[in-house]
Amino acid sequence: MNRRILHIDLDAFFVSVEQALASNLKGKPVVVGGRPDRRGVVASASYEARNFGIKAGIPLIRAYRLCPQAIFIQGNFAQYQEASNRFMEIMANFSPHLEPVGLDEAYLDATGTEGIFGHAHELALKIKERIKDELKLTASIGIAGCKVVAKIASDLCKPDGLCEVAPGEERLFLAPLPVSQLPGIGKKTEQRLRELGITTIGQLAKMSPDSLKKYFGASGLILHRYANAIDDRKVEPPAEAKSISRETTFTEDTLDQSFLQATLRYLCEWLGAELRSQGKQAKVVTLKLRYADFETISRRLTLTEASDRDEVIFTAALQLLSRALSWKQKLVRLLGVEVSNLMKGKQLSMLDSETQRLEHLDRAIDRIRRKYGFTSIQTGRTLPLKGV
Ligand code: TTP
Ligand code: MG
Repeated sequence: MNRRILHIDLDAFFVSVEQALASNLKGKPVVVGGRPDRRGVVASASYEARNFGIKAGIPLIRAYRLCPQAIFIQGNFAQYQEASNRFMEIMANFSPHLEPVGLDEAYLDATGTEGIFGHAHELALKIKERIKDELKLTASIGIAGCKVVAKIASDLCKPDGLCEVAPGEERLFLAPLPVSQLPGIGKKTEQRLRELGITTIGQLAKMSPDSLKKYFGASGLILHRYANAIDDRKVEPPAEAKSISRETTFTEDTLDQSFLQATLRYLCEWLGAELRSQGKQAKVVTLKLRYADFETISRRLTLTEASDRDEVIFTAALQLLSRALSWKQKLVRLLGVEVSNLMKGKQLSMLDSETQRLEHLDRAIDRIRRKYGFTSIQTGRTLPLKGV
């Protein structure tokens, strides 16, 4: 049977979430990443901003020089996570074969769903419509017989596009495209191929697998397969995460204890909320510190009992931070926390009434945050961050 794979990718995701929340941002050059006078890079640029040459990954200061009138936004990751969850929920209605990739991208296998949703093309239109109605976002969708061609098709029809490659036409579709459209071909490989006289995917497809292996090793063989639209990778849900981590890079290196502790608390609350939403408990807490000179250390602590509670994770992380800071007095550039050795469920018998009270508090805060956003409620411990 011919497979029908959809690749769905939201357009200018971070920026579009901001535009959906504030109508005055619509149709304007908008950049998410931070203020242009701060260190950092562009995370997402609206298509209006892209007309000025702004794209993800370039320094904010360069983006400002390209388009001083652009609106620069710090961004709110919790909002993007929330939009991402809702996006994935919409798609899960259409097929059990769903594979999320990052926050704003997914593959969906629509093979055999014609009886319920019609042809894959109609299914894609329904998905786009629901995303527009419910999230006020636009998605671009590529449809093809395999993942790699579906992904390239969605990239080509951005923004708000829909592109279907008919069964059997995959190689013809790929042939005229530049090699840089193939996933996995970065600047270096592109340059190397150019030196060999190869600029299009069609030319690449005609090279012998042996010579591609000689030039690029094992990944040369994959390139040969992809260029020939051979890709039998299944659409499958990702393996369960072994750890969850959150980190932040400061706009200015710091040794301010109360600021570091408040940031740590914020990261731990974020991790706690994530653990609870996944119904998991963590046994190990790891602290990551990067100093101004880029030296990076990590320190771990095993909890006596697995937990999903903000306070427990924070207490462990704070202990690690205090030890690290007393050991070395150097300005800190990045602070991160990871929880690992994750397990599902908990032993209810272990809970005393004080623990239960605190658990209720965590959950009440989770509910408010789900409704109004992560920063809608701040615990006293993160107050030093207010206005930062
Ligand atoms: P992308 O899908 O690569 O980009 P996009 O959704 O902003 O734009 P496009 O219309 O081209 O799909 O990435 C999704 C989000 O991931 C993006 O909105 C912001 C985040 N991101 C970063 O934080 N840093 C990065 O370097 C990139 C590429 C993305
Ligand atoms: Mg995107």
